[in-house]
Amino acid sequence: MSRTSLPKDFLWGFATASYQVEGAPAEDARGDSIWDVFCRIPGKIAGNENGDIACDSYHRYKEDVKLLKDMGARAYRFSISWSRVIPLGGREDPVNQKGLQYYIDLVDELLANGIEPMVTLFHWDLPQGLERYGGLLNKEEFVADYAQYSRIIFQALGDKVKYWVTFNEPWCSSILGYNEGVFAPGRTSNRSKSSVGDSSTEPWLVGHNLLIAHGAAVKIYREEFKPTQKGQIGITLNGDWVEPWDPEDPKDIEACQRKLEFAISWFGDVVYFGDYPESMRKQLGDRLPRFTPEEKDLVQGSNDFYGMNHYCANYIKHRSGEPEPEDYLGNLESLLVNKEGQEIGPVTQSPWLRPHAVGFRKLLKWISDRYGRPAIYVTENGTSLKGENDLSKEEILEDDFRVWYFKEYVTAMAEAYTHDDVDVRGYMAWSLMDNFEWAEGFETRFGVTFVDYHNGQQRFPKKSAKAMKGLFDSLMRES
Ligand code: PNW
Repeated sequence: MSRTSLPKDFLWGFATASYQVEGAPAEDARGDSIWDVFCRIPGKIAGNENGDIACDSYHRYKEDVKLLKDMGARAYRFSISWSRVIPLGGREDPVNQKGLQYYIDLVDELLANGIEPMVTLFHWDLPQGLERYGGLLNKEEFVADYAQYSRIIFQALGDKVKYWVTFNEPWCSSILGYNEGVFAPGRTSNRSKSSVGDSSTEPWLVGHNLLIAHGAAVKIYREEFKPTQKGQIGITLNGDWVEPWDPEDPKDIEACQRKLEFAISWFGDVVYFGDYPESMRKQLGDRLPRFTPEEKDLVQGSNDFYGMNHYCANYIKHRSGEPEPEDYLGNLESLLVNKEGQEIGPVTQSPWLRPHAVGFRKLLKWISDRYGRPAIYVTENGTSLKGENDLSKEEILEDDFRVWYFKEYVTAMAEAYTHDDVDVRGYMAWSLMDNFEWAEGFETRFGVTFVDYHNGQQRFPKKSAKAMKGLFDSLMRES
């Protein structure tokens, strides 16, 4: 058996997203996104926080690049704030050259420091202006606006950017934004949370529209830009690993597969096979939209690589009886403890996140097998620490738990590469620095760099920041 390793040209680095780090919400004529508006509703965000300052990366991007360089990173995944580039968002609306210039400067700074940019076009922050027609719910308008936005970005940055992610985690936009209502725009059937929304239908429409918009952007890239720019484009899907609550119960084992299909294949099967998984059609019936032949052609085969976000695992217990119309899990329970009373992994600050590294190896293999051994770029992986925000700065910098997490997960990934024939080519740790953790505000930290929010957003590398290079150096070798 060969020694566990990674390819010597493996692309590793760190990730962030625009609304979580940039701040400067109105500077240089940026328009509001749905997150700016959502944060203004009292009670939606822990501590009623918002991204108005965040890490101040709009002004400090050179420091960010220096952090990356000092850590030895080879790549940086960041996202573009659509409403910085087109403040009102639409295809007829004016383009804001100053907003665009920020990203040109960031890319130039990265390249000048030998760091490969990976650009996410959409990390949840839809221009608020597009809510005039219903935003992600309006297929015709949204797809056309996203297509034109993506064209503008390819034109401006495509000579220098070789890795493109169309959408980050469409599952989160759909389910958390339109079913649970805990993310912008906060629509849900739960009338204690929102006066508008239908959890039984809207998430499936939104997912559908995101897939078609992804296909439209990929077509534009491949026809108009890829021949000369020679980059690669794909969508990033989130997915956690699953283990049966009762390994003896065939229904729990079946439910595990169904959970993966509802979470991952909802999008993955359409991109690779051209239609939704059978298990979803069976449960959702006509609430799950159908693709026209043209739409199917657009989306099928639209990934140059598979973008994978992965954090944790769950125990899965089947449910008997009819699923609720609001159910999005696949008629099952997702649990942290199994029948024997064992926990899936240690507690973190994020209620949903329990580290279980062997699940990373298993899920890499599952994705590779299901989709015909695609090239995989892990576009996010990382952890929060229980109570980290309550510690002193000196204590925060000693983040041994995060060091342990990355060692476990990166090793599990290298095992999938070495022993399971998974074609994994890159890995972006989440995150370069502590940042605005959506509905959890600034209480939850995911960074390898401590950001001191009370002292002008100064950055201090944690132990995990220093451990990363050694970890990858020990694994990357001639294969
Ligand atoms: C990802 N969940 O989001 C996002 O891409 C990042 O922006 C985010 O900061 C990071 O993970 C850490 O949370 C997720 O509830 C948010 O299962 C929530 C869930 C999963 C992913």
